[in-house]
Parts: sequence; C-alpha cells; structure tokens
Amino acid sequence: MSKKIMVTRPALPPLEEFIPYLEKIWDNKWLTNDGPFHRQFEKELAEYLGVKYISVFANGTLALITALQALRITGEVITTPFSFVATTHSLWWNNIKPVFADIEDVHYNIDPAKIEAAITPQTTAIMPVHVFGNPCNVEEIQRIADIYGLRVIYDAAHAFAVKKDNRSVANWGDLSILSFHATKVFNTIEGGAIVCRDEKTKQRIDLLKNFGFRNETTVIEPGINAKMNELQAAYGSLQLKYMDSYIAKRLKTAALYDSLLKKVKGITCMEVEDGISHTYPYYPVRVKTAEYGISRDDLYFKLQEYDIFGRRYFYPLISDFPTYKGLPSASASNLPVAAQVAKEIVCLPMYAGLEPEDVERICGLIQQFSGKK
Ligand code: T4K
Repeated sequence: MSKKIMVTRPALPPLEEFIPYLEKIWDNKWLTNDGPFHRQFEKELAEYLGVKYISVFANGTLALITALQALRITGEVITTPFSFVATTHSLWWNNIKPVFADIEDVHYNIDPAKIEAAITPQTTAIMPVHVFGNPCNVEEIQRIADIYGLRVIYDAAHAFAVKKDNRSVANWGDLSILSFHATKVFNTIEGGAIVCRDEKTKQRIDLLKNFGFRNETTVIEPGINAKMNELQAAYGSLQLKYMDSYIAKRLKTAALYDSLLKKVKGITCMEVEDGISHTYPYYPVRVKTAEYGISRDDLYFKLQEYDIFGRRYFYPLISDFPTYKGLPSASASNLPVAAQVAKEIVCLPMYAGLEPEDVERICGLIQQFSGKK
C-alpha cells in the first residue's frame, strides 16, 4: 500500500520554536482582544506583503462578511461562480443579491467583458476572486468600476504574497480579503485578513470585528466577533519566518509538474503571465477528454486508486448549489465557460512538503492513464 497523497498538507513551523511564543502567552495571560502578538503580527504581515493597512481576522469568511459591512454594500454584487462557496455566502449573509458573470478561459477569473452587461441600477460592487492565485484583470475591472461608481472587493484568499509588477495584488480594489486557512500557502490554522487603503477604513474594520466597541461604554455600530486570537497571531508571526522557503519549494514543485506534464496530450497546465510572482497555492490542470482519452472524472478517480487525492476545485459551480441556482444569472446559458471549466479541472497535490519523487509518480500515472478507459 502506498502512502496517501492529499491535495495539500499544511506547512508547520518547528514545534520547539513555537514553545517560547506559548510561554509568553502563558506568562502574560492575554489570549485575545488586540493583544501584543495580534499587534506584532499585523505589523509584520503588512511589511511582508508590502501593504499599508491590514486587519487580521479569525478566518477568511468573516473577513469577507465584514468587508461588505465596512463599505456598506447593499443591493446586487457582481461576482464569479467559479470559487469556493464562501465568496457568495458572504453576500448572502449580508442580504446582498449575488449576480454571476462568466469567467475567462485561461485563468478562470471573472471575465471583465461580462461585467458591464450584468450591471443594473441596484449594483453597488464587484467581488472578483484571484482564482488559484492568478491575478484578475485588475486594470479593466477598475476601469469599469470607475465608470459606474462601483466598489471593488477582491477575494484574494488564494493570492497570499502574489505580486504583479513587483506590487502585492492585495493593493488593488477598495479592499482585498486573504485567507490563512490550514490549506492555504500561508496558514495560521484558521485565519484571514482585510487589506485596506487608509487608516480610517482600518479603524472601522477593527471596530466591526470587535462588536463595534469604541471603548468600554461606547458601541458605535453593530459589529461581530471576528478577532484573531493570540495563539493564531503568535503562530502566524513564526510562520512568516518560513514563508520564503515554503514558496520556493512550491515553485520548484510547479516547475517539475510543468516539465513532466507538458508532453501529455490533452492535459493543460496553468499559465502564469509575465510580471507575476506566483506562489502556487494550487496546481490545477485541465483535462480535454477528446485528446487525453479519458475524462477529468476518470482521471480523478483513477488517481485515487493509487492513493492520490486531488480535488475538483471548483466543481460544482457555486451557481449550481440549491441556494443560488434559482437566480437568473445562475443559468447554464449565462455561464458557459465556467460550466466547461468546472467539468475539466482538477487540482493535483501541491504543498511545500511534497517530494519530487511523489510528483514524478503522479505524472507517471497521468501519462500512463492517457487513452485508457
Ligand atoms: N474565498 C476563497 C476563494 C476560498 O478558497 C476560501 C477558502 C475562502 C474564501 C474562505 O476562507 P476561510 O474562511 O476558509 O479562511 C478548503 C478550506 O476549508 C477552505 O479554506 C478553502 N477556501 C477551500 C478551497 O478548501 P475543503 O472542504 O476542500 O477542505 P478539506 O478539509 O477537505 O481539506 C482539503 C485537504 O487538505 C484534505 O484532503 C487534507 C488537507 N488538510 C486539511 C486540513 C483542514 C490537512 O492536511 N490538514 C488540515 O488541517 O475546503
């Protein structure tokens, strides 16, 4: 029996290096609510990412929900059906109607050409996702937002440390949301953040994540409890020291996959545009049944017979889930590209600890299955 290879495995810092952090927490008995590690971590993170204002959260979903509150978004928001459900759920939790626009065929991000037609008098914002860490067409999205007076909130859950022309992609839009879930490039076990552009917005976000408390006796708005605790913040602070090495390993793994899969007919690897510093949060491939010989689902299940567990992110589309499928914008005729991509995509194992021999074995099997029903 071979060892199980999952789509991802979290990178953890050496346990002994975490002990002094825990000792500090035990000594000062400050566990949450804007403690010393929380403040330290926000500072270090802003520096690491090259962003000015960041507010850390208990998880990415609460960050998304709070971001919409922070900008007082209402009515309709144009978004993508090709993402993790949390993107659209955050709209639903704010009583906002999601309006799905189709995606483009190369990077699977919202297609700017489809945004304009989806705008109505009720539209207040666009919520695009940098899917698999590939930056959206940020310039074109901003151009449209400026013409129609819309806000832009990026779900940048996959785009930790991704840079476009040497600048963090989290600097685009009005706000960007990050996720530090265990399955992400950078994890604080659970965690997330909102990146914003000015101090006033950060203050508002900080109030919103702490019930709306300004001081002991003043609650100025109906906030939520979305604070990151001291253990997560301390762990995050330690994790940051290892980030460059984790990312370097991912880049090596991606290069090995690219080189081994490029000769397999019907398998398309992810294209990274010039000027992008990628972090490979995922390693998605497209399976074209006619050329490869078997379908994406056949490949996915055949790999499982060899204890290799990829994931069909993002299948089904969000627009196919019961909550959303009655929406007019969720119809298959409105989302033909997304529907096709969701049928053909599979994310192969990708994480800092994945061994080159494992990648070679996975690619060998993919080559071997080609054409075999
Ligand atoms: N926006 C986008 C675009 C997102 O992708 C996400 C989250 C969010 C927003 C929301 O952010 P958070 O609120 O989560 O911070 C996972 C994650 O739970 C989720 O965070 C992530 N996106 C999504 C794409 O993937 P599942 O249901 O696929 O995870 P699960 O538990 O099946 O784990 C996948 C594999 O990872 C396992 O087979 C093994 C490995 N694993 C997982 C965990 C949790 C480990 O080895 N150790 C672990 O502790 O959703």
